[in-house]
Amino acid sequence: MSSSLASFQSDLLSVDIEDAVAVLRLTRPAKRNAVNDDLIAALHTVFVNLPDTVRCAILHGEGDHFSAGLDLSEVTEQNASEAMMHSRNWHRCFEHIQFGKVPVIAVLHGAVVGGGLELASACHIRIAEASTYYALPEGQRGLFVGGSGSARIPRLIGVARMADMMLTGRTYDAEQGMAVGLSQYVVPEGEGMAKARELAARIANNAPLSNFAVMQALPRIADQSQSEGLFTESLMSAIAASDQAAKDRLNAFLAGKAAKALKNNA
Ligand code: 1HE
Repeated sequence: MSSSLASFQSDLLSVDIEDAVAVLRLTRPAKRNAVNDDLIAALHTVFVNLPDTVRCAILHGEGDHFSAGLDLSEVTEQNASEAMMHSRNWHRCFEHIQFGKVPVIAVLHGAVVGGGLELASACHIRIAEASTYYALPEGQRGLFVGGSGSARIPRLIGVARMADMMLTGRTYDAEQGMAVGLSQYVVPEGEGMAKARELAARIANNAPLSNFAVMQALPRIADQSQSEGLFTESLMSAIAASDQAAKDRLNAFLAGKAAKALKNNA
C-alpha cells in the first residue's frame, strides 16, 4: 500500500494498489453493500488520497450485488436539515470520483439500485456482468434521489427514462441497461474484473493530460452552450497538444513506432 493510504483501514472498503491501478472493493456483502455514512467517508478518503502513481481506479462489490443503495437504517430518524447535510455529503464524495485524480471503472453485478446506481454513475466507465440489474426504488420508499442521481443519471439515459424508473419501479437488465446508456460494456458473469483490468491498462497508458481533459473538460463542455463549449475545447486541446507527452507520441507515430487506430482495437 502506498504511503498516502498506508494508514487507511475500513471494514466496508478494501483498497489494493496494483502498480498503476487502484482496486477498490465494497466489502459489506451481508448488507448487500448498502451505503452508510462510514462507507461514504471511506470512499472520500481513498479517492482524495490516491497516490500519484495510480493512473486508473476500479470499483467493485463483494457478494451477489454491487450495491443496494442508501443504508435505509440510517435515515429513518433524520430531520430535514440532517437529510440535506447527508445528501450534500454524498455529493462531495461523488464529486471526488467524477472529478477526481483518475478515471474510475465500475464493475457491476446483481443489484445496482438507488444510491448504488448513483455511485456507479459517478464513475467514468461501467462494465455490467450478466446478472446486473438497475432500479431506482426511491419512489417506493417515499424518497427522492440524494446522491447526485438527478444530475448524473439523466445525462446517461435521459430525464424520461429516469422518471419512468422512479415512478413505476421499472428495472433494466444488463443488456437493456447498455442499450439505454447505463453501461458501456456487458460481459459474462465473473468476467468483469478481467475486462476492467484490460481497460485500466489502456487508460493508464494514455498521456495523463489527455485523461485529465476527458475527465474534467468533456462533461463540462457538454454542460456549456455550443459557443462556450467550442471555446473551452480549443483551450483544452491547445494545452494537451503543447504537452511534451503529446509531442513524443505524435513523433513516435510518424516514425512508425506507435500503435495504429485499427478496426479491431476495441
Ligand atoms: C439493507 C439494504 C439497504 C439490504 N439498507 N439494509 N435501496 C433499496 O430500497 C433496496 C433495498 N434492498 C433490496 O431490495 C434487497 O436487499 C436486494 C434486492 C438488494 C437484495 O435482496 P436479498 O434478498 O439478496 O437480500 P435481503 O435479505 O433483502 O438483505 C440482506 C440484508 O441486507 C438484510 O439485513 P438483515 O440484517 O436482515 O440480514 C437487509 O435489511 C439488508 N439490506 N439492502 C439497509 N438499502 C442518497 S439517496 C439514495 C436513496 C436510495 O438509495 S433509496 C434505495 C434504497
